[in-house]
Amino acid sequence: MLLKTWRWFGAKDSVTLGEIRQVGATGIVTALHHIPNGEVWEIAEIQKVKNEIESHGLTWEVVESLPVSEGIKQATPDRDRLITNYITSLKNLGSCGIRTVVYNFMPVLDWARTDLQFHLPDGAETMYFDFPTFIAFDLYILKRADGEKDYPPHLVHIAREIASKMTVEEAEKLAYNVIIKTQGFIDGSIDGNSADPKSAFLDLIRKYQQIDGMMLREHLRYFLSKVIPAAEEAGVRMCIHPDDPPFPLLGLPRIVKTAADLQWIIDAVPSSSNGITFCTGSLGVRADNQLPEMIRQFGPHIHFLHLRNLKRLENSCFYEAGHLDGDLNMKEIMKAVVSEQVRRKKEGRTDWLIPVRPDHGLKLLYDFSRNDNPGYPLLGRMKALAQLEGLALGLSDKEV
Ligand code: DNO
Repeated sequence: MLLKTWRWFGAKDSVTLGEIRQVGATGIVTALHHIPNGEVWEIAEIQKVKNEIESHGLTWEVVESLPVSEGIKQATPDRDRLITNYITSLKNLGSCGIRTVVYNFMPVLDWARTDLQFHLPDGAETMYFDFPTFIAFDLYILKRADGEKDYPPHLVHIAREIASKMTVEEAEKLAYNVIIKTQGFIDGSIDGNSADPKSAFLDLIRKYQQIDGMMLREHLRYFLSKVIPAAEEAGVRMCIHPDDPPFPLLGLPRIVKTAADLQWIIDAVPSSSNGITFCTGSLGVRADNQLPEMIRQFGPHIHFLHLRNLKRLENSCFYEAGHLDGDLNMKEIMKAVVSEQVRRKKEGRTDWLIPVRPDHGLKLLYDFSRNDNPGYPLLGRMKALAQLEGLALGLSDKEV
């Protein structure tokens, strides 16, 4: 049995709550996307969205995300005020009965893809991350100073070739996709109306010049040491989302990539409120991340699941594959999930059902006549949800 959830981007989402109900999800994953990053989520605003969700017979299961401001990640003088606001929002969410909250600690850029319209042989469309193309964006379109040292020389070489063949339009489209299109609808750091998004983006990156991975970890520890006790008190489970992809980009540190990173986070502030969003598509980019094993290792701390598959290619490139295709063994992953649920149930945990959402989906069929957010088409995700549900049912004993 799965607690089937679905990401909904609020009133602006082309996928409606009515459609989501028909698809078979029961839980909604959403955020107050209209509240600027760093401001308090007031109870009245939370309640409004909650009521709307409930009026469709659905429940608001997970907040994705309560964004962590850049000031907290950079430890600017403003960070304590931002953390106080964060804690107030958590308390407000808890008092409205919303108990699971996702966040990430990726500097500047959230997820990254270089091609949002990669065609699979059957005509479906998916998203692709081509590392050399991303490097070409960084070094030759963004023109980040001294960036070459941040990538392996052979990839810089390929990137230079790619850049030399790119038309101006292609370069602009790539920059737009990375900086605005994939970020805008999930609380991106650059305003889509910015007159010069590339310079604004570079300015943000420059703020991390003195911040390496060790220091970013300490900023995360500081954040957790303040926020987790408050979350505990509010009855809220925090769950950090891994870095996507799970390696450094743009010379920026990324610190949620591996089992060792996750263990560090769990140990930093031990608490049942200090948990993980287990995102198979993010962690699975690295072949050294053994996902079923990691689910067993971190089981008690996994408060939310993003299930997705991918096909790894050379040079750390990958594309998102159908949920039962690709390099990740979804059956083994689901077995580990089901066992964790059984274990929790036996232990008497009330949160034994872990909310799961099909994270991204292929664009297929009637999706092509819709205008859904990149990665979040209606039919592709509906198919994925059905596949995951079938898999879970087939693997479960009758108690779960
Ligand atoms: C992309 C998403 C991420 C995720 C955040 C969580 O599709 O998986 O943007 O929501 O990183 O904070």
